[in-house]
Amino acid sequence: MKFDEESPEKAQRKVGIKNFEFALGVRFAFPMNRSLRTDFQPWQTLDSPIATLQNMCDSFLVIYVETDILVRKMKKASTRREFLQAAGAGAVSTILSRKLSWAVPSAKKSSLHKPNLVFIFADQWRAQATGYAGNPDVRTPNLDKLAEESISFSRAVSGCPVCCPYRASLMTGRYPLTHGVFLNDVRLSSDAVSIAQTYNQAGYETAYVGKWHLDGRDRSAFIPKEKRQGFRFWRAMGCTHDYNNSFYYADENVKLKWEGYDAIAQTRQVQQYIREHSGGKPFALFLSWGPPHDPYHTAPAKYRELFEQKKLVLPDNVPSHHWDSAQKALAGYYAHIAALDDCIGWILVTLRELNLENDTIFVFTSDHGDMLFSHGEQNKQRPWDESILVPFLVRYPAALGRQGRTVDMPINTPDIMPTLLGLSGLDIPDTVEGTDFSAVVSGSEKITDNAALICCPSPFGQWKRENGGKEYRGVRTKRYTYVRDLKGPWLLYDNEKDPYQLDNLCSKPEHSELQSRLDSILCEKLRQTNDDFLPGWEYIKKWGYEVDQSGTVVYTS
Ligand SMILES: [Ca+2]
Repeated sequence: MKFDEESPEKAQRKVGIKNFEFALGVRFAFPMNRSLRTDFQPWQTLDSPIATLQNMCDSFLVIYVETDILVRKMKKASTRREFLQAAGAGAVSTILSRKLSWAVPSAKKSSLHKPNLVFIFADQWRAQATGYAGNPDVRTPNLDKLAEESISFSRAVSGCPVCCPYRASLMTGRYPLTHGVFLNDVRLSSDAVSIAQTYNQAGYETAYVGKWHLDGRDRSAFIPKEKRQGFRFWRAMGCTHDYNNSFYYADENVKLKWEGYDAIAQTRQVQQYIREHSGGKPFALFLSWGPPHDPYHTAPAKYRELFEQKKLVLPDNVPSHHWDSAQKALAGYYAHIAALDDCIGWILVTLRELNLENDTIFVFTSDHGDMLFSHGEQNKQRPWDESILVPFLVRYPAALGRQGRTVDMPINTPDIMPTLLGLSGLDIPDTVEGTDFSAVVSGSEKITDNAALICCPSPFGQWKRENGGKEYRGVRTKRYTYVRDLKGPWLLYDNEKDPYQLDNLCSKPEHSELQSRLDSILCEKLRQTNDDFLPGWEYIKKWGYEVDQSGTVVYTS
């Protein structure tokens, strides 16, 4: 968080509302910040004793959030070096807290000590398809407004960019070769502590609405309680993309129908859940939409009409012989997106009306992107940015304020669970492999770069070997993409100079030093994640999966 000492008004928006008793409790719970008192001069900018008291509480809560993140990092540090690094972040905390000494509270007050979580993710929504990312055609006014108030990760990476592997990593904070879901339509085991179980243990209500896709090959089967990874409230089904004829189950083995376009009906369900749970325990709520995944032309007519006659801008990496197909597909894709943007708006209004928005961590993202004819490719699984980069917005006014900020450090799928738990002030289970970037979200820690591991352990389905599918491992850093297949180095892009990834620098002598450096980073990532980069069939054999000749699990819908 950057705080401008010249502008208390700005800071007021950033700091948001805080809780009085909580802050005082925190003040005594964290005596390590006692020295701050000497620098704390709220009366300089405030004119009433009550305002002064509230001001103190505001600053203390920020100290709490920062300190709590620090304490958990120090607990987790396994080496002296990591411990010292974590301790170093404390200095940043202290400076930040001092800068906040004049901060004033907003008018509203909160009664929640633990933030709610509303995590909304779409299916196949690529990063470039939002207005706030600069797309001139797409219609996302609600997301654009949300982005102004959010931390926006401009390089959020789907590390194994296809449905089930992403979802399994989201649920467990683990990499695909650890949780074992490196193909679609295999079941996620319950041997790791899931994100829902963690929130349950912390006294939360947990809820899941929409597409689940973690229970094996029967995509429309009833999923009993013991196979829901801990989610208590349940309105979900495995997988369908028949959005206007879409079903779900609650607690009984009775198939229920989402009326109309399923994403809208699911959104209404989520609004109802929020209304019914607004006065009780904090909740962690996941909403998983099927769109804008193909079929592209099934959004409600009023959204399709917005784009059908429009000439849409195509990325420079769509080959000319695909222009007509890409235009047609994009019109339908953007129609789904326009519908989902309205859904986002409705949920945000519900949170605001219930006075919950300050104390709610609100996340919007997607499981992976969509090639949409870039490089002549379709769908996902591929290592190019259209496939691996997704939107990722985090808004949490009570702790982060309301001044949006863009973070260009890559964050990977296994990092989501620990980062959300970190922001929620909860302990991170030992089974998690991802990194807690909550201090990056809060702004107390500056990490300029991070290498997100990207992979296809075994090609299948829409990216069979006959369509060019192959095993790969790579890294996406802030600037570069570097990928190896089983034969050796395959792709190297300077995404800053070449945002459409048209110039493969791999194995060019003038870039050998860069390639070697990125290769070392990749090797280290593989070592850290116990990944021997074997041929795909080795992993299929190891996990005992039954696949067809193309390496695909045969599913029923
Ligand atoms: Ca998907």
